Amino acid sequence: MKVKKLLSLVLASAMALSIGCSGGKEEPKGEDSGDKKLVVGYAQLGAESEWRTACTNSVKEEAAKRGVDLKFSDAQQKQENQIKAIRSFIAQGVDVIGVSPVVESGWETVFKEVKDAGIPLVLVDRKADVPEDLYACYLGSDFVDEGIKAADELAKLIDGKGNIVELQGTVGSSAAVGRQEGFLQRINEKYPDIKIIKSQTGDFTRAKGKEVMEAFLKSDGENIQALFAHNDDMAIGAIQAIEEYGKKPGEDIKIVSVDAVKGAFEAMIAGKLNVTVECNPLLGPQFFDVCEDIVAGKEVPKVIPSEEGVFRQDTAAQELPNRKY
Ligand code: GZL
Repeated sequence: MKVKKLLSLVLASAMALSIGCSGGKEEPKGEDSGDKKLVVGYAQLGAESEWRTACTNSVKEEAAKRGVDLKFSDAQQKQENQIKAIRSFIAQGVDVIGVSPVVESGWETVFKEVKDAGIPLVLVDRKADVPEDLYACYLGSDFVDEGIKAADELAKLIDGKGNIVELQGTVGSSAAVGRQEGFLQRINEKYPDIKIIKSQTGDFTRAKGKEVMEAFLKSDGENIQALFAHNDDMAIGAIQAIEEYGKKPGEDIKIVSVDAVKGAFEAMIAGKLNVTVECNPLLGPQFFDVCEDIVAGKEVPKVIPSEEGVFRQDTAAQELPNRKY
């Protein structure tokens, strides 16, 4: 009798042990691993424009909505600050790292550190000039297409002929590089009577856009028929410069910009801006969808494009109430 009892005791404890340490990997004590909070590090580039603010708000609001533990950093448009933030996310052992690269170059070393740490990386909004195996996917716009759309809209406004000045975005950023490439390619292939007489960076800010437009007006004021600004903030700065110079923006000098932020709709309603090409900053939902899919081991596409349109003066007033940024 005693032997039997002993055997059943040994059997019962062996059973209990095997359930407690299944597969050699202890389940987290007292919590269901399915409820583990997603921890995401996001290295935002700055707060230089209405667009950027809308992008940041979209990411933060979506994180709060989904209960994601978001580690957020604002690099004030300095690449070294973004690199520092990425290294801090590695040290914290986050589940996914998102980054909006302020410029395209200079990322290979730190992205390799992210890969070596086994942390998936998502490019949000801006691209980086690195081998594709260093990031899981790019989530954002087709900047070349935005430049092409802007060229067609500007050509329509000046009947295919005249002198144009261009306010470029941040030098070396994928948004500025792509928009300039698309714009130039379209003008060269379709509009032989349009000439780009001046092109300079306004770094995507209102202040710099105004300053550079003042210089354009000083040197070529009477010979400018149109302005292409790589974002609405620089266009709004340029509008101030054109008015102070004594000309009517949107009439004497036609203006096309990119982003479609609220300020652009207000300028179009005032007749001071002619067209804005949409570039969607509300990337929060798509970003966290991708993060959740990656963590769940699902395949994600290498590129997830944003849906975007073109907005003109004639529909600005009816569109403004629908705008979310
Ligand atoms: C575009 C984004 C650009 C916006 C600017 O996706 O990277 O940066 O067009 C912003 O307004 O500064």
